[in-house]
Amino acid sequence: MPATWQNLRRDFPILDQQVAGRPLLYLDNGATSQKPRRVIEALRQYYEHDNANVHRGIHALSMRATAAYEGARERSARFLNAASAAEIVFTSGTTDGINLVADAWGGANLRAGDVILLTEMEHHSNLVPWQLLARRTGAKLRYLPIVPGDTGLLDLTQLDRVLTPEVKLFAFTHVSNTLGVINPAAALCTAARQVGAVTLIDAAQSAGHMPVDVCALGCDFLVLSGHKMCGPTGIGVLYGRQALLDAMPPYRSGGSMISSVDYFESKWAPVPQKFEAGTPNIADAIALGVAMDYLDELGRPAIAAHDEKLGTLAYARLTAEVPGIRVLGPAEHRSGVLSFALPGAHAHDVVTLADQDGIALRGGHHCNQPLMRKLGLPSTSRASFYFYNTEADLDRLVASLRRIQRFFAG
Ligand code: 7TS
Repeated sequence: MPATWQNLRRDFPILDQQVAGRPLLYLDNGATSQKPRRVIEALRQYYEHDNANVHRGIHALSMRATAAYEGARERSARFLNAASAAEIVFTSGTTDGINLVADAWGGANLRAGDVILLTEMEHHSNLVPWQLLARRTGAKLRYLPIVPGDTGLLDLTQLDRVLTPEVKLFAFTHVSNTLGVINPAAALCTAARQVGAVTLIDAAQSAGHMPVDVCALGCDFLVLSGHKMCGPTGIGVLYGRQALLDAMPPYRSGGSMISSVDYFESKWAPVPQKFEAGTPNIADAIALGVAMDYLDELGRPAIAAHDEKLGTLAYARLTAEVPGIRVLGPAEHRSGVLSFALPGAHAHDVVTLADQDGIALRGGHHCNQPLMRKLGLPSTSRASFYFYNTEADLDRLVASLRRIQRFFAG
């Protein structure tokens, strides 16, 4: 664990700047995290020294690029504790990974009358692909509800009611990007297995923030985005149990995903190549591997403890020090994602005014429209913390929100 989290800011060149005449306070990590110098340097190094296409050349650069790209796959397998690198498919991100599973696994395995179980807190990217799949196959969507009120916790007393043998797939988020709730993912996977349902965990908000071990979780699929965990945009990982990946048809087709092609017939390459048609995102995959090294040097348990401490303190301070504020999510045992509504102030105005204090927040529905409707809110403002944020940042956030409140009080 680093001596002080504050010192880690030096690893992030972008954080060393002023916005509106104040030092930037970046609290929009739920949308995307910033990148340490080491990750930026890995991209530069790749393009300046090693750039070549992978899996096809036998010249020096192509062999180096291939070794580094496949090394990133091995790194991702270790990061997630997957049984082998064959279980790691590089995607463009969480959204892409979910679409792959919905199309390839769902298209091959779901029939009319089957049920896809989701939760009421899913991001649109873990909702819309299943809606399209349901429309195509005649399967039905069903939802595990959250408990009434603002804690946003899943109502686990309803699990037996919704998790019936018709459920063929249970897809749920590990950590909510709006509520900051950490779901009991391992227990949900165990329950799903008991009815024979396949599980998909959306780890977009958890993978860079806490230990994520696919064996301990007991999931069948898990998806993540590199850009939310110190890596570049445009790269993500789909973990899939090898037996499932082996049995799935391809998703996209073309070069690199075949073992042989004839004018009328083709045979597929083994996994994971079967799911990586075309030239992959080589540089960003390599840089994601470097981001994983960086996170593991800090220690994911330490990052999780830091996030939880800041999230819990932020919940307590905003509730106590900003009169009338409505803070979503649980008061403790939570992530560093914190959404709130200030009475009489639209979230976009809150975010605009916070920006004048040099603070980056997010406002809107956070790709969670059904959840917002359920909570009776058109939008919220959101502060989302990462390990380079500190308790001192909370002082600035609270002071800014109090100023914004006075502004709206006239
Ligand atoms: N799932 C969850 C839980 C997310 O938070 C996000 C992105 C996604 C899926 C989609 O990830 P992508 O990398 O494929 O876009 N969430 C957010 C957010 O909260 N603000 O901006 C993006």
